[in-house]
Amino acid sequence: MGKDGMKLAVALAAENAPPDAFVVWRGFEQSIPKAAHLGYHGVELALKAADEVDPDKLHAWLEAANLKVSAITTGQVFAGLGLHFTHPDPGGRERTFNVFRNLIALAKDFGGIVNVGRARGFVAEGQSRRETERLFVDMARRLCDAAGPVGVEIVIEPVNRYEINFINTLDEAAAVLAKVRRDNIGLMPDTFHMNIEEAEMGAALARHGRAVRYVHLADSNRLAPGQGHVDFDDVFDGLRQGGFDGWACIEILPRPDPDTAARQAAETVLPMIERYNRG
Ligand code: LER
Ligand code: MN
Repeated sequence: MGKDGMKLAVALAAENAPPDAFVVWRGFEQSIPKAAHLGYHGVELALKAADEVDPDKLHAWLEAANLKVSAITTGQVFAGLGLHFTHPDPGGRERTFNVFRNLIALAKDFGGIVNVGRARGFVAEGQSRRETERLFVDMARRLCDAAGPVGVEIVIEPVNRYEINFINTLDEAAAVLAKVRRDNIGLMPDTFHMNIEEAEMGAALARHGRAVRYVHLADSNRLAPGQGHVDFDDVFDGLRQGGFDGWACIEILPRPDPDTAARQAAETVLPMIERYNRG
């Protein structure tokens, strides 16, 4: 266990983020103090471009609340901009690289981790799985090589089959990461997706523990942990066996309303994290 142990963040997006940005709260200035008040240690920023935040203002809001940024996530780069690693068109891949390069530059000062969810791309009509994988490995290497010198890590999030047809499980993610062959790339399990895709969640986390750098926590129905049927004791046991001591982040639907969802999640998960960190 690292000296700080596991910490808990909550996912935020900009005020004008579309409904398909999967976050608890919108609006950074208003949400950061609310997260601190509920006992979260940090906030995750769901962005589609680095210029959605003003770094000086963000620093000031975080400092006032004594919070950190846990990571930058990029679902909206895919959902909002239609950009992804395996774009059949080289221009689309170049635009993807540029957006990610700017997010990496932002992550240097905020969190040090950039996630790749659906922006990893997919097997498109007329494209072979082999070609998709080749394009993915190529882009992942380029981004790792841009991120390494500024101390940023890239994390790949397996996403369930109903959202994407490429990298659905931790085993699949680990297999492609072995082909990327870079030190600053790791795995980002999301318990919502794992509940759909993994045979045994705890066992999968234990099996891939050394590569797990960041975790998304949501229940089976994508509500706050405790509101569905995921066995979080099994999840935390698996993380413990893997020696995980990074950030976990609450990424859930804002239901019945954002404040209630954030409170339910904090009340359930913060005591689990305290127990986890006591060993
Ligand atoms: C993003 O972190 C995520 O979990 C995905 O479901 C978004 O498509
Ligand atoms: Mn997620």
